[in-house]
Amino acid sequence: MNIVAINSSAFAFIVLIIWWFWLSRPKARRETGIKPIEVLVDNGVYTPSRIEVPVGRPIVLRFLRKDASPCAEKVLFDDFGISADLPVGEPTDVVIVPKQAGEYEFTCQMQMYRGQLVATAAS
Ligand SMILES: [Cu+2]
Repeated sequence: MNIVAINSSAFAFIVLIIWWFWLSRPKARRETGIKPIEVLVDNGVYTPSRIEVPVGRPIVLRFLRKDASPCAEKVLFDDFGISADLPVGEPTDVVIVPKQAGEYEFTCQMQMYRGQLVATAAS
């Protein structure tokens, strides 16, 4: 087995997914007028796992789950009372309005995936 070949075809597949789901849907972006922040859900980590945003404005986090394990199937924002199902391979938008500066955790339902949303006053 050629590991390099596997990696590059996996990479090509990722690029295809990104193109198909994120770049080929300009309509969805126009609907909210907010540029989504894309978060990859794979291998037990959110990428990026630390997301800095301004306070007081709606933000859109666009989760793309690649990890098929049940561990990754939900994302929870406890501080905001938000939980969203993340179908594999289907970008899922979560809209949040951080009203106060602070660090807000988001996790999977078992808290193995972990990320922080860091809201700071816009300068
Ligand atoms: Cu989990």
